[in-house]
Amino acid sequence: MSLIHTYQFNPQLFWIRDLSSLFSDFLRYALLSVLVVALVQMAFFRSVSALSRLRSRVGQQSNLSNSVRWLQTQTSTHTDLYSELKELVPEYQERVKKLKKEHGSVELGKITVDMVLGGMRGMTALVWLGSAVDPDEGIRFRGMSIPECQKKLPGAFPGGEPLPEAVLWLLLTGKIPNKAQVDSLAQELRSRATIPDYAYKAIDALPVSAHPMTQFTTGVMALQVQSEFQKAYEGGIHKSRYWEPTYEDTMNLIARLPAVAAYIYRRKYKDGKIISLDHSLDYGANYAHMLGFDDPEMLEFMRLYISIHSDHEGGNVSSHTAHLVASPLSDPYLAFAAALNGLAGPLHGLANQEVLRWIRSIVAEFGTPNISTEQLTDYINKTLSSGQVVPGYGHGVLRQTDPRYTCQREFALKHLPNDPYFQLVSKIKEVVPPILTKLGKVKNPWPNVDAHSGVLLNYYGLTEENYYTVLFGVSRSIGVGPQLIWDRALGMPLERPKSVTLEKLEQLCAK
Ligand code: CMX
Repeated sequence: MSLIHTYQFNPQLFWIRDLSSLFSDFLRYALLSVLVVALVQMAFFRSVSALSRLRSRVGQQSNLSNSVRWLQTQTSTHTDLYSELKELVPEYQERVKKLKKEHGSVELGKITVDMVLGGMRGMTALVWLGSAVDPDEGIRFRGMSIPECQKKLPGAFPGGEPLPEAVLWLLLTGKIPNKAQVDSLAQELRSRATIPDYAYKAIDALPVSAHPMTQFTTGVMALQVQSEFQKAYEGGIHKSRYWEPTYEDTMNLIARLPAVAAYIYRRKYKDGKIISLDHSLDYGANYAHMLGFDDPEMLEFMRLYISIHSDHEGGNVSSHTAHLVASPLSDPYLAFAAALNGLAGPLHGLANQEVLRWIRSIVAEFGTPNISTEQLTDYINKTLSSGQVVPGYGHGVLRQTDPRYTCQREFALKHLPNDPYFQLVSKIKEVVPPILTKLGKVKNPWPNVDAHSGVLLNYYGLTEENYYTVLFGVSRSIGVGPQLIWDRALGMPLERPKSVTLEKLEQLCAK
């Protein structure tokens, strides 16, 4: 009734004879409005994109942080990722050229003996486009915090966790994709996900007892046989086009990893039968499905898990390794296999395995996860006095609780608040930091990403902790891959820092 009433106020626009003509008028009016809105939007995004190009050309970006802010507010315009990237490449190349030409001698800090002997902590030495880690605030993906990503990136359903495909689009382009773009990327990844039989055979050549990360690296090395970059290089491709076959390799690698990773899980822990890709599922859900998990809550956790483990700026061991190994033009498969070997170290990605093992050892010691603060304190002190680290705590850059821990905790509070292992993890978070602080040497006593993931996976039935780092590895491809493409697009050179002998260092210090 109220609709008719509204129309009656506009007799010159709508001639109302009966309800059916009113309906068809309304339909026409709605269609016209949608068309007008779409045209206005298109014009807006085109002008935003053109303005962005203009800004970089005329050098109006007053400082770098402004340019980062500017990029994150853009929305994506192209329907496919490749076209979006192709448009951006010349713009970024121009920015790098300008930096080198006009600011090549700007000093970014000084190098101290502590840095040289201390694993290069705090030494600015790399460009990484996808993300940056602030010591207090944690990760920002192209300037967006995890809660912002959860709010702004498309999910599998309204209000759902960010889809890994959306994170990939964001990390590669700095632009926020819409749902249609993310769906088309999901489809593209599915279409690239065919695994050559020899990759399975290469894994089968290893004993089943081999650690899942050893099997995973072997699988990735077998996929390398199909490298487009290697073929193009052998064919004499011009260096200005290196990024194109790198894009192909990276997308193929990202697309194929879940199936290879799932095969390893099925082979090692289940009946060895392959579960095929489901063409109706997104990347994260498909990985869970191929592992053998179809609970919608687990699928949603996998989307969150992959998104938050994707990238953590460039200096961490796995990301830096990929960048270093790719720098002499090793293709993305070679670079990523190397990255996985770094990830497999217990102070880096393998910590997620170690956390659950440690939690299980606590439960085994007391016969229950429901233990007192005093019992837990004793156990932590026992771990430390036996010369081991408390896994899941501390970080090379972070100085506060890792927001990747916090968002997993929020997921657990929503879905499994009464799980005894979750409650134990919550208790550990209260007890560990003051103990580590008291040691006087630990720079960050707070939990990192690995402190939480295991109990969630365990709750959903993925109980085999030795597999956990493979999940981390699949996720990391989404952060490392885009940077490998940009490394080639921006002509990043062979990495070759200078080392000193111990004697030389002593001489330099004596001066
Ligand atoms: N338990 C016990 N001791 C710890 C500790 C922890 N969780 N974190 C740091 N320390 C110790 C270090 O071993 C070091 O001791 P020494 O001087 O005797 O060698 C001292 O505190 C200073 O270390 P730091 O400067 O605070 O930390 P680093 O940057 O050197 O190392 C990290 C960072 C992550 C390797 C370290 O905190 C650690 O070993 N944590 C446990 C393992 C872990 O959770 N790793 C996962 C990190 C996240 C990831 O990459 O996935």
